[in-house]
Amino acid sequence: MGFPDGFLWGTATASYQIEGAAAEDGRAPSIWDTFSRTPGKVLDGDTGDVATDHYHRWREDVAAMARLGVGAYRFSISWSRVLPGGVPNQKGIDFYSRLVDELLDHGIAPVATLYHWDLPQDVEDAGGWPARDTAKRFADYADRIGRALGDRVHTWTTLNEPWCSAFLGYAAGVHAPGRTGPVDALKAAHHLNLGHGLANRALREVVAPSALHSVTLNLHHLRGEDEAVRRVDAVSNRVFLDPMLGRGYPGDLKRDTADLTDWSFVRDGDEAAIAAPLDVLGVNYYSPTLVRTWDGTSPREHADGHRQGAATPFVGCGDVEFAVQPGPYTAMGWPIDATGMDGLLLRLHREYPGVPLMVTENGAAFDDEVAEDGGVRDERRVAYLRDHIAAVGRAIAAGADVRGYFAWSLLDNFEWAYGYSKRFGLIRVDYPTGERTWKDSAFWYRDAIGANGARIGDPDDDGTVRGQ
Ligand code: PNW
Repeated sequence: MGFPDGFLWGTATASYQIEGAAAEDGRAPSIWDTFSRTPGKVLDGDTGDVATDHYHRWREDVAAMARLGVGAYRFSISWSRVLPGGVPNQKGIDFYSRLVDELLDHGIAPVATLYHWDLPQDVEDAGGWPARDTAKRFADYADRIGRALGDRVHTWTTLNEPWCSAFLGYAAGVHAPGRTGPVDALKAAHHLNLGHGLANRALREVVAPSALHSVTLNLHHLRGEDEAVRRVDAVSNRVFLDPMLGRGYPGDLKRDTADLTDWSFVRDGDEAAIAAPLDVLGVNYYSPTLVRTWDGTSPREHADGHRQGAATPFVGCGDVEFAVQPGPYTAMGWPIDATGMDGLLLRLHREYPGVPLMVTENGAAFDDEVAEDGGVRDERRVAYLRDHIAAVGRAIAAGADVRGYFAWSLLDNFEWAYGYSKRFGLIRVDYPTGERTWKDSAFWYRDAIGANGARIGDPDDDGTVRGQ
């Protein structure tokens, strides 16, 4: 089974998770600085103050990607680095400009995400995503950074996983800014959608016409009882997919949440603005989700992976139970099931035809250990990547138009509420020295890319790492 010519193999990261240098060169605090410095919010009190020190080690990290042979690198831009306090900061812009040049010098296409959850704290203080004005500020930021990098960035992504921003940040409170208001979360979702549409339009006016425009969603691949699936699908998938792809907000979502809001925060013209044309839809997939209707009496299962707090991120799904799925599990406790990958890609292919897809994140955390010879024998990560890439291959063979695959992540990094305790990297990072070590999965991925994915999924492919 082969992958199409020109299929884009890459790795992904995000600014707050890797950069560090939180107070350097004029960067202002973001909601994640505030949240991580608030006791009890992040495991072990970890913060992104230093992270992997990528802000100083970026050249070495690009060199590693060149050795991996990736065709593209998906990174995110820190809004509070380039526009602290709303004022352009040349030093912050220069950091990304140098990074982009270095990538291009190594033949690596820059895939830039404008927003991977690090909202400037002053924008949160002015109301954050529940406030309509945040969408407009986001479009202004897109215009600024588009002018600075627009001649060189290959693919622009407005938002990463707006579901997490809206519902983990404003409903469950387990992500920054840590608020727990279900109506605020719905407003946040709408203003993220609107911000996406306005930013997409702003970028198109200032960047190279050849650039591609995208957004990345973490879609839930749902299984289980029809009614439970429908409800969760509405408030986690279709709340973004439908308006972004020109269908407006789903009627069933409005009905499910009618006791909370009349949706009057959606104004005339908003849905048209959100439907700005997309060249590619980014899909992040890690695990499937199994749901059923809760009988209201027996102890409720909480297998949705983010119930550290009491509040649910699934607004309007009060009678849904998130069922425990069979293992094996990653270190996140997420079940490993690659059939959700092709299932999800094929669902999108069928129900939203005509939109090219790109897997912008996929990967796994495991409790890696350094072997005596200094290597990292992470064979479970190799198997995870192999099986999920094989699933992407199956989806393509069945007709889905998938343009690329990005492994999450290039490096071990700051895993949000879990701090540094969860390691997703192909490359190990030692804390606090920042020293990098290639895991076996990095060598394996290098070979897979070198062969354009040939043989992955063949019955005789055991994922053997061919050596350093
Ligand atoms: C994604 N959930 O996060 C993000 O885009 C990455 O920054 C992150 O490191 C990666 O996946 C691994 O977690 C998610 O609770 C975080 O459903 C949490 C959830 C989903 C995605």
